Amino acid sequence: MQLTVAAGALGAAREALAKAVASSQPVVAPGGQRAVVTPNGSTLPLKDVRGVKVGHLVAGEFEHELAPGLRIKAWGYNGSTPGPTLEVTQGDRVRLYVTNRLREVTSVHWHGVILPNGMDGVAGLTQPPIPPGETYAYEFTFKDAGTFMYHPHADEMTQMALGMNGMIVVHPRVPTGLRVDRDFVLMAHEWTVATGAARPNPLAMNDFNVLTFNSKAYPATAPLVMGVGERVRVRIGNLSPMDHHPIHLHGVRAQLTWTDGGEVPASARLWETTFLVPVGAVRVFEFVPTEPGDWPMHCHMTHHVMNQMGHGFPVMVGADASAIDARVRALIPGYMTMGHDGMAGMDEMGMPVPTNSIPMKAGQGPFGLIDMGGMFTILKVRDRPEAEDGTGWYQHPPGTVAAQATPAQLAADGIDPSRQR
Ligand SMILES: [Cu+2]
Repeated sequence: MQLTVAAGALGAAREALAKAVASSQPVVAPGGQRAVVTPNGSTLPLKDVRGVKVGHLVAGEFEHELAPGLRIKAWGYNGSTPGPTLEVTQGDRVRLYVTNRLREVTSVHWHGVILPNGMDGVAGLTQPPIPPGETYAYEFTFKDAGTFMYHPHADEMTQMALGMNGMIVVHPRVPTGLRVDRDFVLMAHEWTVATGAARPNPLAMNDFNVLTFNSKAYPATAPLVMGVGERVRVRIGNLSPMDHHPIHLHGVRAQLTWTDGGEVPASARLWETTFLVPVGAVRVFEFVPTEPGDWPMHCHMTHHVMNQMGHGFPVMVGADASAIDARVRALIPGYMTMGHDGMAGMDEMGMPVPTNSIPMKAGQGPFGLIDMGGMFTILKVRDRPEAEDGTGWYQHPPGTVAAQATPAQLAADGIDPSRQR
């Protein structure tokens, strides 16, 4: 009894805090559940036709910018990759029309959704493939709440590699967990785009060179703006062809609350700062940021935070290239072999890159070059998030940024760098 009262008071306090920092996202489902935000993306418009929510996905090819300077011919839905996020409430009946504007057959599979077998979207097995130019209708009821995905189940390797994917959010009819103030969806993906090419290679099996959240590589990923003390939910799906992504959070610790299989019981939740999102799976985690700042959220595989780089090079770190540099300079004035001291700042030199390609690492930060690109974005945690448009850098209070140690500091603490091995 006492426990219930205490929990109630805690709930009320949280409610008050949530009101104080209420996000601008509209409430769309029972219990004050707010609309999800798809950074760099959109939500599928649905119209109510006699109690059924009707939507339309058009599969097709279009031009897509992965990052400034790199445009590709992508395949997706409604002119975007990922396709628009499908957002509904548990119990909703939907009728989803799928028009095929590709030059080959397709279908749409509602990944993780429990529905009648004939609506599962597996071409050849549960339905005829949708021929080019035709429109099929899918109709079913979302019995379960959760976060799911959609993608083709026809020529899977090609169609998914070229960008055909999307997220599905089903808000619970009766919310179970704590109410969140911000709710974001991200789709992790990986591409192989040869330097200068516009057509990603669907045959690639391991050397992926553009890694993305919602089909944008940093610095093109839109930051996630949030307030100190807000409860934040991030739902990450992974329809990369081949790689799992360990997504690491700076500045917060979080708990896994849902997968695409359902809710994680409270007793089974661990505090983590890295969530492995396997291929073909969704991971949903929640956290309450306490420290304002610009905090990275990124795949921790180091090659997944690089933009377009090749890997077939000899080891240069530690190499003495002075002899060969002198000889090459006779032919190319100013020539200098790179990478012998390490690869930091490789883009600082402003080397020209071929047309339609991006430097391997490339974000300009408030303190210089950020040596990361790819599957990287920024959590912008602010005291007044409503005043933030996502473009400004965090202004650090004086004395809170790592800086060069002064001789006085070193002397006072007995640190002598020259004598330390
Ligand atoms: Cu990764």
